[in-house]
Amino acid sequence: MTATTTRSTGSAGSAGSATTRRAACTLCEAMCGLVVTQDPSGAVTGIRGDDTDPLSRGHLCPKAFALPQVQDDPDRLRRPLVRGADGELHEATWDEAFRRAAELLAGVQREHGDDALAVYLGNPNVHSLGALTHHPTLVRLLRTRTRFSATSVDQLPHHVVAHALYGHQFLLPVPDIDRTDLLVLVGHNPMASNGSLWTVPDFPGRRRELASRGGRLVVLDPRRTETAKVADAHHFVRPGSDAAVLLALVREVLASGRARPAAWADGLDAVRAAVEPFTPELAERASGMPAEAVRALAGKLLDARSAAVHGRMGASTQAHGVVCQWAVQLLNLLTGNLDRPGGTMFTTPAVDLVGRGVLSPGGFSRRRTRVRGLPGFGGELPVSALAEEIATPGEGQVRALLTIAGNPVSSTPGGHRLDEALGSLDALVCVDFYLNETTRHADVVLPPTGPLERDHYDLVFHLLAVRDTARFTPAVLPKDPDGRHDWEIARDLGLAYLRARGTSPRRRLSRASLALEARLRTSPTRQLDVLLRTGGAGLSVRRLRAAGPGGLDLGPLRPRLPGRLRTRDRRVDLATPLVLDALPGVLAALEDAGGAGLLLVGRRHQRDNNSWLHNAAVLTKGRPRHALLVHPDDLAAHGLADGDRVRVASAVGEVVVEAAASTDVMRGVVSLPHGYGHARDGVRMRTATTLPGVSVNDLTDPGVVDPLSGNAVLNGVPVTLAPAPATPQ
Ligand SMILES: Nc1nc2c(c(=O)[nH]1)N[C@H]1C(S)=C(S)[C@@H](COP(=O)(O)OP(=O)(O)OC[C@H]3O[C@@H](n4cnc5c(=O)[nH]c(N)nc54)[C@H](O)[C@@H]3O)O[C@H]1N2
Ligand SMILES: Nc1nc2c(c(=O)[nH]1)N[C@H]1C(S)=C(S)[C@@H](COP(=O)(O)OP(=O)(O)OC[C@H]3O[C@@H](n4cnc5c(=O)[nH]c(N)nc54)[C@H](O)[C@@H]3O)O[C@H]1N2
Ligand code: SF4
Ligand SMILES: [Mo]
Repeated sequence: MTATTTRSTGSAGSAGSATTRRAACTLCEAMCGLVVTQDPSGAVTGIRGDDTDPLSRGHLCPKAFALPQVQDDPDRLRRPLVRGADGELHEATWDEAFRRAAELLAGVQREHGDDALAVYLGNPNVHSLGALTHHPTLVRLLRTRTRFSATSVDQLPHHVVAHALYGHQFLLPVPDIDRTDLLVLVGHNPMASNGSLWTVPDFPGRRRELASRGGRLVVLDPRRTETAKVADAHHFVRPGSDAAVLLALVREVLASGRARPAAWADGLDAVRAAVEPFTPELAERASGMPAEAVRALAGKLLDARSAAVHGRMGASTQAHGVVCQWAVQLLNLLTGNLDRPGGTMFTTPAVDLVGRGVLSPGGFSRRRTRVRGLPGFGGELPVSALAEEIATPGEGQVRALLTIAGNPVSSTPGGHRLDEALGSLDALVCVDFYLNETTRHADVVLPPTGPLERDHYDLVFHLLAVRDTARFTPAVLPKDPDGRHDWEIARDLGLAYLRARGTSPRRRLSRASLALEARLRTSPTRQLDVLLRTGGAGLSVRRLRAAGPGGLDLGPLRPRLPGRLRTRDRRVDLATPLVLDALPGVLAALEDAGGAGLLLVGRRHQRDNNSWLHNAAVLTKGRPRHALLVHPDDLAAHGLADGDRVRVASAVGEVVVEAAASTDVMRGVVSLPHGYGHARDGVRMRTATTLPGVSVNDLTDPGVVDPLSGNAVLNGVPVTLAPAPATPQ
């Protein structure tokens, strides 16, 4: 795939030969290798997939072409903004902006205590080397325990389960798609999303290879998705009911007498007793998937030479997220597919953040949210509680917020409530290069350099990839002389904060504080180099640079258990008390499921990227794609027709949006994409070529979370439909 793109630096190209450089796409978890062509002036003239990359093998999706557009985007902020006495945001010098931001944050903490400052880290943090090396350090320096991130609107159940079973929140096995015979995807649409908690670039190609090996793909989803359409079998499941299906599968596997758990697994009898009530018949009543199909799928999982089950967004951002993810792990374990080629496997990353203890193993903390008492996990609190923590007066109220690479107004449940709450803060500081639905409220905006301007190594996604590789790519474009990388912003904000805090010299000179400062001053590439050099594989940044175009190929995934386990006894206790204790309640809830109302689910489109890039023409051209999908029978039952504007209401809010008839959604299910709803004052979308749409999170309910993890419930939200007045409002 190739495309020519716009200018990226300086003047248009002059005569001379074009140069090519390797880069990595940082827009999703697939981390595709790129070949970027530049004219002699340095302007980017083309992007294509890197055939020499041993992992992505030349693959590319349309989103990569947005990278140069971000670089040139007139909407992108290049200078800091500070809110003036007139209430407006004005460009300021970096010094002014750091000083103001630091005074605001330190001032609130001085008056109201350290925890009155909340921090929210958004998704792009995990896609940036400098964000990963520097943002945790900055957050520690800020001394607040009121920490949130996108994890709790996404994947917290995976971490809770990985911690409980394998002893570390990041021991997340991935389907070995290149060798499997049966791949079962639950609530996951990699044909659009390119895989998640599973770095699987070129899913379409790998899926074709699976088929040509005679392997099968089975999808469970309330919508006939792009992935369901290329599957061998697709089963509709009512939103929020997967636990019934997955637990019935576990039950059937155990009942078959053919379960083959590894020698290091304990607790089988307790699990057998606990799942006994979850029959295929219950699964059918709750989910709509026929009992016979559930039994047949259990048989296929047992019969297949190798099989891999993966559950993602649809199975984690829902009422029983932890139970679903636990059942997924158990299916792989009990069928003998965990840790064997073709099953689900752990990686052996060149920079092993798990094995070396760089990443915390996770676990529930004693700290809970102040207002609702939601559990903390891995040093963070569930972001569904953020708005109420700001809006509810009293001891410990959140009075200041720092967001980095995030847009919680668009991406967290009840976003409209957070939108309101942000206005009442004493201080909001945002590190972001766009004015979005959240950052428009900021007192100070600190804009970092763009993705093509920085060195890159994927610290996180090599940990989750279907093949072990290691790739370092230096920045493609020189950084704007007055620009700051994310890590430089973290450094300078951190240092300004220490000054504003008036931290006593003794405290500043304490070993802990000095170590944090030293880390802030050390560049990401230098920190990476240390990690590589001390990793035992004889690697370094220099060696990676010299490794050849696509980076190092360290080969297919290898069995790693039980050595890789981080549990105290290096064994896996299948009978997770958190889950087993909850099962009677889950049973009661599932018995009650299957009511008559409509349930809302989300969706992703290949050309969307969470809540940003809707101003990149290359991604937004073509037909608008933000409509509410409704089954024609449901439309008719509500006296509605295809194309009508409809009022969609939930327990917490309502939106008006166009409806599109679609037999791809189950009856009783409606679907809105997430990340839309840009028609708010102050949001900069000068180059937008698409309709703004509405925010699905004005409907999702922050009051309803997965009780075991506190993760947001974004799918399976009860809604009602009614005709909307003809004029847009
Ligand atoms: N209803 C519903 N809600 C959802 C989801 C859903 O499926 N349904 N999905 C959830 C998921 S999985 C996620 S991950 C979250 C995402 O939610 P968030 O992480 O809160 O938001 P994003 O939309 O990813 O916005 C990221 C912001 O980071 C900025 N940015 C991009 N790159 C950089 C960078 O390098 N540095 C800095 N400083 N800023 C940068 C962008 O300009 C953008 O404003 O949304 C969640 N919300
Ligand atoms: N193009 C594109 N790619 C992306 C992103 C993007 O915004 N755009 N975002 C990236 C991010 S941050 C993430 S986390 C990943 C997410 O990647 P995916 O997990 O693929 O995300 P979704 O498509 O939101 O959700 C998967 C499916 O869950 C289904 N679903 C909803 N409710 C239920 C349910 O109760 N049960 C079942 N079985 N299914 C249900 C939905 O219909 C949907 O098809 O994608 C990443 N890749
Ligand atoms: S699949 Fe697309 S967005 Fe994801 S890394 Fe590859 S090119 Fe980038
Ligand atoms: Mo995500």
